[in-house]
Amino acid sequence: MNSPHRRLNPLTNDWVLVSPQRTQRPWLGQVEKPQVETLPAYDPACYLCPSNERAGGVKNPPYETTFVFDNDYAALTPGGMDAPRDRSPLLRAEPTPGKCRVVCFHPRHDLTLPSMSLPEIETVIRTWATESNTLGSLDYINYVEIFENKGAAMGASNPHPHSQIWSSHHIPNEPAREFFAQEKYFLEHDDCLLCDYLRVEQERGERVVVANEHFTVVVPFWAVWPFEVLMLSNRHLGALAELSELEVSALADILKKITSRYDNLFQVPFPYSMGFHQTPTNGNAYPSHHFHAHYYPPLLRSAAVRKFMVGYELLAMPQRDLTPESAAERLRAQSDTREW
Ligand code: H2U
Ligand code: ZN
Repeated sequence: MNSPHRRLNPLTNDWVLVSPQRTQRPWLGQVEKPQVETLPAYDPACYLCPSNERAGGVKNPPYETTFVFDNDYAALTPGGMDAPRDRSPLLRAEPTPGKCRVVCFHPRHDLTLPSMSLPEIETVIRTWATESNTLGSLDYINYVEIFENKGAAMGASNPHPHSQIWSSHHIPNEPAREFFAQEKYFLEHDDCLLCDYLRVEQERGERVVVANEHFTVVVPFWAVWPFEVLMLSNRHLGALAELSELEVSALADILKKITSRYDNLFQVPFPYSMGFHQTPTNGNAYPSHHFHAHYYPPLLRSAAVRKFMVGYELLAMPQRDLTPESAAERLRAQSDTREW
């Protein structure tokens, strides 16, 4: 398929323009291996390392496993009960309380998910599940977003392996659109959108990157970012806390595999923003929601060449040259363990 066309994202109802004819030039690959910074196991200047002082003067404990704390610069606060008021319906605002946490994956400053052991990654997953439950059970929290910003290219402030949790009274825009689309599909087809999509991708095979018994990673048909992937649970479930022990181990395995493939692609710690979409915690049932994670990495052709969402993409709609099928092929060709 070499002709420009647009593809629909059924989770958001957004279209993406695909222009494969623009990638006619041959792929030359990475010529030079990029310089990768070597980090110390402990950095006395890092605010996430064990026993170090954070901004505001709080000291981290000498933690030896995954460690969670309240974000010192939280974007949402439990006391956030006020908002600007105005008579005009065009100047609408609402208070939205919330709570933000930071999860240090590991005491070691120099590790990342692909270099952590499977039991260590399982501990991170269990922490995410417990935090989701604890935050979700607060009466003012209706949604818990867990995400990881990795690499300076994605605005991560620190290489120490960590993720963030922002829990809020509101259901944020992106998951809200997905819940709406999944609910609509469920009502129309009497089946789950992502269960159906998973079956189609398993049949076609060309966009599947890696899979194990419980999880499947695809470059979605409608991917916007060159190496964007969607990670789906094979079983229909809504949240991390519903995972069985076997599924927790399988999730650790799949997270390690996808991030190792990413690192191997351009031989660098691959930057990305990733996050889970879990069922809201507002007490309503969401039978149509299917647990998944999105990975949005900015890199395009090498460790140094990134995609920018500018021009037509900012003003009109997203566009890509590299097809999702060739991106999947490239990621499939990588090894499941980090090669450097
Ligand atoms: P990012 O690397 O994704 O920015 O996450 C780091 C978070 O850590 C960020 O949200 C918080 C920032 O507010 N932080 C603290 O809570 N305490 C500190 O001493 C520095 C950074
Ligand atoms: Zn550190």
